[in-house]
Amino acid sequence: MEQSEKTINPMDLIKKIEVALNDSLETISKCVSINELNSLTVMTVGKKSQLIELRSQLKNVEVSARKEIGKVLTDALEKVEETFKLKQSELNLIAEQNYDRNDLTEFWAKLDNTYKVKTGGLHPVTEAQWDLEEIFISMGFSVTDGPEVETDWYNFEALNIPKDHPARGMWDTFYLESGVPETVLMRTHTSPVQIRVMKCYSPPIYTVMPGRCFRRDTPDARHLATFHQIEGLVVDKGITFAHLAGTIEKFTTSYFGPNIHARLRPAYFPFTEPSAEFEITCTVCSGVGCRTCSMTGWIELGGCGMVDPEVFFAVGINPEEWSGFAFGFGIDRLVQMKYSLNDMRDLIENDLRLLRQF
Ligand code: FA5
Repeated sequence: MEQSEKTINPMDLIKKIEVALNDSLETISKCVSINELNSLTVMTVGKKSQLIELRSQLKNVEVSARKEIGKVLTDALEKVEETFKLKQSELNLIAEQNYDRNDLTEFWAKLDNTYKVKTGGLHPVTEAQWDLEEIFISMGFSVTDGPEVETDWYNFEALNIPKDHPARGMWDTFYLESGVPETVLMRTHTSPVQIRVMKCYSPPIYTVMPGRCFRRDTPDARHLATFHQIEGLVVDKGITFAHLAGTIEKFTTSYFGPNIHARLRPAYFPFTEPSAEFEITCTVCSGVGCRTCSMTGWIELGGCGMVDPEVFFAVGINPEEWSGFAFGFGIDRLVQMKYSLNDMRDLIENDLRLLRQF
């Protein structure tokens, strides 16, 4: 048969198919990530692939050769598709194995064996703070907020810790370069919010004040430089240490469940008298002694005591008429003990393998 302008030599088309096939297989084999492979879908197995484009030339081949070339083309397309799928599962597997690299741009997660859109979740410390707020609200307390940047007066002076008082050493402070040196600081505890509440509201007062605190503490198994506390304050007539002990017992058992083993130990805080520290048996070692509890078997969760009359004087409340108690518990420490984490620093590592467990 004489070849018209439009007619293509079958052998030429077969060669073109072979070249296109090898090109596509090479492109697929060179992909190193699933994202790269997916971005080449249209060019390799989709509408714009070389093989699909060659299919349109079949009509220019003499009729008697079309069937044979059609088969070559179909085989080539199947081969590319098969290779693409194989590569896809290989790269998906690699992506899954490398999952702990925590690709934060990743939007899909494999949950219950299918890929779903990730909606994120609350950090365990936020969750604990909200749970604690609920517990106290159910006990009739309100929730109050206070500033993270404080003045020396609220953070120390009004709490009966004058300048040069040795107790200042208990709170190694970040000062801000603002105003007179060492007058503006990142609050070292939530206790200054007590002062703000007592200056704003008249007793009776039943409130909790959660929030972030900052100390120049070297991070270790149970300390961070930025951490969270929940402060409690009750001021009413006839309040005694028994009310304080009962309140702490109620909220800690609501948070941990009834099986904690706890004790109140005498302690010193300039703003409460008498003062105590609340400790529980270390949940990492069940009290045997470990690195987390410095081999003591006990973990301190917070400080507490009866509001010192000096504090009432500073805010203009008459200690002859009113009495009260206060406490300050570490929320990160509560979370650490609830989930038996041997190192508090794990909470700020942003390791999704840990965070997804909550
Ligand atoms: C105080 O901060 C007092 N303001 C508590 C208080 C309030 C006593 C009201 C009396 C009345 P202390 O420094 O011990 O106390 O801290 C209380 C709790 O905060 C600790 O038991 C611990 O759970 C937590 N905490 C303290 N420092 C850190 C830190 N660097 N990292 C993590 N948690 C901490």
